[in-house]
Amino acid sequence: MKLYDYVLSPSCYKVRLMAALIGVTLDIRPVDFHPGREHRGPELMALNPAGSIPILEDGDLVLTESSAMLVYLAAKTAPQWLGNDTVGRAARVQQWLSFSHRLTASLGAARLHEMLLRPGNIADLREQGIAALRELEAGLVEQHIRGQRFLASDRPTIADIACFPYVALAPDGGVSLDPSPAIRLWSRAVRSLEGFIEMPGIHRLHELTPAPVLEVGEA
Ligand SMILES: N[C@@H](CCC(=O)N[C@@H](CS)C(=O)NCC(=O)O)C(=O)O
Repeated sequence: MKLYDYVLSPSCYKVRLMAALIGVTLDIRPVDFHPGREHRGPELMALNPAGSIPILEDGDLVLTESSAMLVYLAAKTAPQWLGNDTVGRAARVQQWLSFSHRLTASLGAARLHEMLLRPGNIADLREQGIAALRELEAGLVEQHIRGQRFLASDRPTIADIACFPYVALAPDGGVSLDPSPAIRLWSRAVRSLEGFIEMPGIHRLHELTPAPVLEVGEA
């Protein structure tokens, strides 16, 4: 399976992370996204007229949406990650997959604005990102009340992988995660999964293992 990939792209990282968690080896084809804009050149535009990465090729199959790639990888190799064990859970996974694109459009665009000076109204993008984070926080609090650590289950599903990267990188776009304790707890849970891999800006949990203990009189 070949992944057209850019190391700093959270959307590409979703696919790399999913593959690593389920033990699939990808053939990585690096794309010169910046400064070369290779994703807008003739070779990649022929594969994906939308002009975005990631692109995943498996034989004749070409996928150009990261959510579809997560579904494909899980369905092929580790169906438990689809969260298909109940109809309600399967629907909740779909709900979060759709939601994840709002994170890309808000937090992702704010990050591109800050990192690559992309045009855009940064105040609006941040406001949309904060609104999306509030929804995510509320969803995770509900899950916590149900006794479940992840978005659709007590086990991770593709919904968590779809939402995690843009959330973890929100501070790159100037959006803080400080007001979102449930999100920070969930981020820890994702980062401590067996097989977790890093990308620049998203690290493992090593520095927090064992979990920090608040000493009496310290606060
Ligand atoms: N719907 C796509 C969006 C992916 C996306 O936004 N990719 C960014 C890189 S992180 C991109 O290629 N943007 C094109 C550009 O900014 O020129 C997916 O989730 O796969």
